[in-house]
Amino acid sequence: MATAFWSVNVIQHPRCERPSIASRKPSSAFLGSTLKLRFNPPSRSNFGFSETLRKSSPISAISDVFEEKKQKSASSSSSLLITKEEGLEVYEDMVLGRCFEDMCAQMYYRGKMFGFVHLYNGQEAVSTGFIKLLKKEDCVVSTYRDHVHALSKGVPAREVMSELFGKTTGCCRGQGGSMHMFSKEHNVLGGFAFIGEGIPVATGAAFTSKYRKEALNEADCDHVTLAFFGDGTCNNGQFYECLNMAALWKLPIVFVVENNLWAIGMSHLRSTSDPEIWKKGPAFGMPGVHVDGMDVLKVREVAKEAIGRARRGEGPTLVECETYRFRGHSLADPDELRDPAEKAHYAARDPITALKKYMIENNLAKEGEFKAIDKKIDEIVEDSVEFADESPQPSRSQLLENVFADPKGFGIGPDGRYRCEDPKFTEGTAHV
Ligand SMILES: Cc1ncc(C[n+]2csc(CCOP(=O)(O)OP(=O)(O)O)c2C)c(N)n1
Ligand SMILES: [Mg+2]
Repeated sequence: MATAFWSVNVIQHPRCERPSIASRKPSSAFLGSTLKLRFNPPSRSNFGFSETLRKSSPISAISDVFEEKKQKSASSSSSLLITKEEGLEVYEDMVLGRCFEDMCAQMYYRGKMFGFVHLYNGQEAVSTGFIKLLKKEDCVVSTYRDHVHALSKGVPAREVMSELFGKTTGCCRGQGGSMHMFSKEHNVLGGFAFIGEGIPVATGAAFTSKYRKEALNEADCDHVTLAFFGDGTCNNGQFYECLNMAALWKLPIVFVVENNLWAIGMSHLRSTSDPEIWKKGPAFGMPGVHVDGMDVLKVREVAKEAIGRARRGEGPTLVECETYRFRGHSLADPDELRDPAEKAHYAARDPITALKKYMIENNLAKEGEFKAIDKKIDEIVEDSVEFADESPQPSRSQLLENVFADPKGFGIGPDGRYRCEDPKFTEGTAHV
């Protein structure tokens, strides 16, 4: 039965020589096949726009801007995609993400962290490529794979590590843990354990910016929100509802899909009727862009355009970044399902190594400058561990805070008193 199903549902996507879904093999051709940055505005024939509508549509706008830029860059003497200063900043941010996560793995296995911990290794080009272009007032909404998004947005490594250790000095006073990074100061709006939960929050944040600007007449409110989420999450209803609202209201948001091809142990190609996620943008009337998420320079180019559109009030963009995680789904995952050949293919496309190579080949920086950054980051990460380790544990009573607006919401116990007033209230529930 299964064989029959697969044999009649063979889909060969025209985009690249991706193996058919029927083969069920993780495709190395799909991944890494997009060395060229692609913008995919729908053609008139397949999207059904009239010429006038097409010209005024946001879908043509993003590609036109990029095309123009590409032509200018080709005709100018310097076709470098980044300056030395920008390149080193981007490199530093990616190395921070990588070293921080490697340290998390060590600390987790030493029993310093509790619950699930999902690392971001391999996907750094996406976080850095987008978030380093933001202003402080702009918002970032993440998933449970959130440490590196928080770091890129400027939450200090000390606060992120302390949060992971469950300490009071963490960005959520140790109450959120790995999957719930939040910082009002840095406009990091979470950290969500449930997949897709962050998307409506991000849509709401983008609505707030638009409302402040247009209804409250705060003319300088041009804040942008980035919503990060995975490929698996794109099969969740909240994604579609939010694409609809964002397009309808022309919200200043960028939906950034980190397509690492896997949702825990489920291959994207097996679980998704049309694996080309970017196509869902045009279906809702916004541009859909597909980019090589292992190349920070390409991600950055796309991010500039998408963030710029949002800031100018031109509406949302859906960006699918094709990327890969270098570790298991979480630190509890033995990672036995993914093909070693696929892992090796992506390991060879490490975004940090690639940026370094580009900068050296283009005489933008020398080996010694990268080494100095590596050393600086090692020290920051070491320091974050020492700080977290020495920080105090929260008091038991903190467990009751921020759960209900009124702690009396825990109800009345059998003795007729509020449960929270019982000194034994937290006994046996958790040990902090
Ligand atoms: C609403 C909900 N359903 C199911 C889960 C269990 N779950 C945890 S991670 C995950 C896969 C998500 O994959 P993807 O969106 O590709 O993100 P990635 O882990 O690859 O970054 C699932 C289904 C969940 N956390 N929330
Ligand atoms: Mg995924």
